[in-house]
Amino acid sequence: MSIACEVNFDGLIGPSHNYGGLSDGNLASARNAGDISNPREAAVQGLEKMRTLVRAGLVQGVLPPLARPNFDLLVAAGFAGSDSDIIGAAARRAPQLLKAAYSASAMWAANAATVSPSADTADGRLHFTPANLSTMLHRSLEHPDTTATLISIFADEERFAVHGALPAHADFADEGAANHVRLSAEHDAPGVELFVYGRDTGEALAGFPARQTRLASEAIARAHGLAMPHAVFARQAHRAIASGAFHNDVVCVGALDTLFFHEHAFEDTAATLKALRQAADGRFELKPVMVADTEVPLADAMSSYLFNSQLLQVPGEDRLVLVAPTETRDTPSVHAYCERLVQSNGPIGRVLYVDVRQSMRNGGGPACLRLRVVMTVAELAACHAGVLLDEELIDELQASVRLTYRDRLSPGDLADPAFADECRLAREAILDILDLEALA
Ligand code: SUG
Repeated sequence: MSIACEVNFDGLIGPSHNYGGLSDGNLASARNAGDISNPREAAVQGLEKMRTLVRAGLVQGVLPPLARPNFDLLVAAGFAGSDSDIIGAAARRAPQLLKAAYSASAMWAANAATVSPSADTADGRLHFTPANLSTMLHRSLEHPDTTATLISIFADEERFAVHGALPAHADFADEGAANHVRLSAEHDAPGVELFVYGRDTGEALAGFPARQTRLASEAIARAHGLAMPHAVFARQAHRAIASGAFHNDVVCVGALDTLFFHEHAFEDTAATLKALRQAADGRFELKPVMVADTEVPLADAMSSYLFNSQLLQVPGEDRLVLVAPTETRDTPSVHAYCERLVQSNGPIGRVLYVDVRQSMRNGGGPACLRLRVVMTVAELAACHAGVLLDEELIDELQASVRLTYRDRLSPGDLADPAFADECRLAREAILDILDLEALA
C-alpha cells in the first residue's frame, strides 16, 4: 500500500468574487472586466468540483477565503478613519485600489505556495513557500494571510516547514505551484521537480509580464532542500506568455510520470524533456504527451484552458483522469483532441468535465483552484483535520454560502460599506465551520 497520497486543497471562492480586470496579460480577466459576478454561484461551483473528487475517492482539502476588503492596503495608501470612512474615500478617490482590496483572487490556490513533498526534501519535512505574487498589486496582498493559513493547517514543525515568502522585488517574482510540476513513479517515491520561469533577473521583456523568475524558482528549490540533480529549471516560451499564458499551468500539467503540455509551452522543448529524463535518472520513465499546434492551436488551448486541468490518479482506474473545464468540451478542436486522447492507449484514459465558469471568467480553471500537497499518512494525521472534506462538510459549506453570499455583485457594490460587513460575516461563518476561528 502506498504511504502517501496527493491531497488537493482548493481555495474556497470568497464572497467578494468579482471581475476587476486587474491582471495584465490575463485575457479572460481583461475581457470580463466590470461585468456583474455571481459570488454564490461561483463558490457553489467550486464546492461541487471538490465534491466530484471526494466522490471519486480522493482526499480533498479546502483553504478558507482571505479577509476582504484588505484594509491594510487602503490604510497604507493613506486612507484613515472608520472602516466606512476608508471605503467611502477609497471609492471616490482610488476605485482601482478598492477593487484590488476586494479581489477574491486567493481562490486560485495553485498560486498560494510552492510545495515539495517530504520524499524530495533533505530534512524529510513537507515544505511550503508561500508565493509573494509580487507582479500584480491585488495578488501581492495575499501572502501574509496565506502564510498564516498554512501555518494554522500545517502547524507541526517536526513534519512541516512553512517558509516566508521571497523578497517582494521583481527579481524574486514568484507565483507558486502554478509554475511548478512534480513528477514521480508513485506519490510516495522521490521525484523530480520542474520549475518553469518566464524571465531571468534583470531581464526586461516587452509585452505581457513574465511573473516568475529563475532566481525565485532556484531560491525555493534551495530552501526546500531539493537534491539539485532532481530539480529542473525550464524557461516558459515567450510565445506562450504573449498568447496569454500568464502561468505555465495554462499550457502544461503533469502528474506522476506523465507530462501533458502544448508544443509551445517551453522555449526549448527538446532540452526540457532531456533535462527531465536526466533528472529522473532511473526514478521513473517520463511519459510526455505533447499536443501539437496543428491539433490544438495555442489560441484554442488558451480560450478553452485544456491544460489547466487536474490530472489525477483515481482509485480503481488504471489510467489518469483529466478533470477539465466544460469550455474544453465546447471548443471543437479541443473536444475532438480529447476524444482522440482517451481512445489512444496513452497514459490519460478519461476526461471529466467540470463547470467552474465563474472562476474561468477571471482566468482560473480547475487546476488554478487547487494546491496539490502530496502527504504521507502520518502527515495527513498531523495536519488540521477541520479542512479535510467529506460530503457532509461540503453540504455545510454550501448551506453557509447560500445563506451569506450575494447572488449578484456589481462593481458599484464595492463602494457600499455594508458590503464589507457582509463579507466579514460570511468569512467568519466559514472559519467557524472549518474550526479555524483563530484566523478571523
Ligand atoms: O493571477 N486572475 C488570476 C488568475 C489566476 C489563475 N491561476 C493559475 N493559473 N494558477 C491571475 O491573473 C483576475 C482578478 C480580476 O481581474 O478581478 C485574477 O487575478
